Amino acid sequence: MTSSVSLREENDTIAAIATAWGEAGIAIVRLSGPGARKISDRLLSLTVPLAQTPPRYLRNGYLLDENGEALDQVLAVWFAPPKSYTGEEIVEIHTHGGVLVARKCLDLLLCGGARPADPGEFTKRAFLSGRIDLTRAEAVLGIIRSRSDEALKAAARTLKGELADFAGDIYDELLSLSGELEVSLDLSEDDSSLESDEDGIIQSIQALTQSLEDLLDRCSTGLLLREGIRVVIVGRPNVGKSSLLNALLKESRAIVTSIPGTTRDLIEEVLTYRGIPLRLVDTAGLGTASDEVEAIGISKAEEAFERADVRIWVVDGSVPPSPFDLLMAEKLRDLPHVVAVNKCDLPPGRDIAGKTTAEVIADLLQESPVLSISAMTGAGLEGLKDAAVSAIAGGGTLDNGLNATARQVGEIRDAIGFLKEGYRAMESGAGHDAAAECLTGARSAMERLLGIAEAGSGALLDHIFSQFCVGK
Ligand SMILES: Nc1nc2c(ncn2[C@@H]2O[C@H](COP(=O)(O)OP(=O)(O)OP(=O)(O)O)[C@@H](O)[C@H]2O)c(=O)[nH]1
Ligand SMILES: [Mg+2]
Repeated sequence: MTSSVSLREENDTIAAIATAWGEAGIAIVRLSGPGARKISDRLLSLTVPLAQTPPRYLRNGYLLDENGEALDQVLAVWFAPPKSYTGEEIVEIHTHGGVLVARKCLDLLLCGGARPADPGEFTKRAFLSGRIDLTRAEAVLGIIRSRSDEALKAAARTLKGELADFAGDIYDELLSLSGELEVSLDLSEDDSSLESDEDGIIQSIQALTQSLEDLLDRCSTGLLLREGIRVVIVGRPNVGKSSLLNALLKESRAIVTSIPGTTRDLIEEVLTYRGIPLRLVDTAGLGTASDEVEAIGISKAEEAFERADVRIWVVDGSVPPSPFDLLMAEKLRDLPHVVAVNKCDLPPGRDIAGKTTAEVIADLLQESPVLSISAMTGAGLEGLKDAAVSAIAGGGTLDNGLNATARQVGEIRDAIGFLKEGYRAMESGAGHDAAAECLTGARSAMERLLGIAEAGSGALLDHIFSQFCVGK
């Protein structure tokens, strides 16, 4: 694997405290590089020095200061290359978990010739030595940052290689399709097999696009599990949007009055549901503005509507349906959403045919979840949270997510964009050259995703690994 990554010296030995800062049972100080055992043995008095100990064998002994005085009783172990986390020689020293003793141990190692590790440098070395691919390296961070069972499982799946395998298969198919296109470029115009080739290529592009979309689905779920779901509460003025926000948060966060047009700005709060962060956004009521402030509020609400992962459309169920409902239903139809028919504690409003507002909305959006709730009594709120998560997770399952970052999701989207362009080029007869160029674009995006070849280099890796903690 070629790379121009700015390791200060490829062959130096790095050291860091690998455990969290603070008092604990033990602390682990880790070294990686060719001098790991040599540097450690100089400040450890073990039953047998690490230099003469088989790998993965714990030795008992003492950590000594500059004057040879014992500072702590420790355990030490080493891992031989290439079968270690980084692929290099690694030593781990287990001190007692005091802040001072771990710090002192690290200082002694640094005085002995090790260099302080950069954030994520152990994992970066694991990647550079070929021990793990970039998707697994990024999944390590996913494991560390997981805040819910689902997020942890998604990270574990990626760490086991599910994302790398899935994306790797797609990449291999892209390569062979590119090859086919190159061959067809060499064929002469009057070659009779050209037409059937063309159909085959179009079908392959479609199949690859579908695979990438499946991958995107699973990675988007993983991203939502990490970053949270942006849930935007929208609807007409006075329907109870702010009351709903307050009821979900169980606190009086937004002003509620019986005057339409109370909320002007966006109000954002995070609620954790089943371990998933829901980023709730209350908005100004949609409709015609009566003054300039309200007009600005409405345009912010419309913007938030567009940028939402899920929309909760709040309808006042105690008044008859309005023409606005028709427009809103059209806007929502193809976007992830849930309808909350509020004020179910009051008698329902009806249209002239006697249908309740909830029934009219359910007719308008037949595929959508339409729930009766009361922000005032709290009725139906658990079901609403469930429905909001299900709306984004496709059928309510977050089971199949793969740990992914926004960067990775972006690369997959780019690859899909290139393939769609390639498909259009083939369909419109723009020629195989144009399609081949699109495939090259898709391949580069997949290379950046997987961190292979030239794409996995320099600034990109520095950016990825700088998000890790020191010692990982
Ligand atoms: N009976 C009943 N009244 C409710 C319910 N939810 C809200 N209200 C009342 O409806 C009125 C409007 O509530 P808000 O939460 O301010 O409505 P909103 O949609 O945020 O209004 P704007 O900010 O003006 O767009 C207030 O008088 C609330 O007390 C409910 O579930 N039942
Ligand atoms: Mg409001």
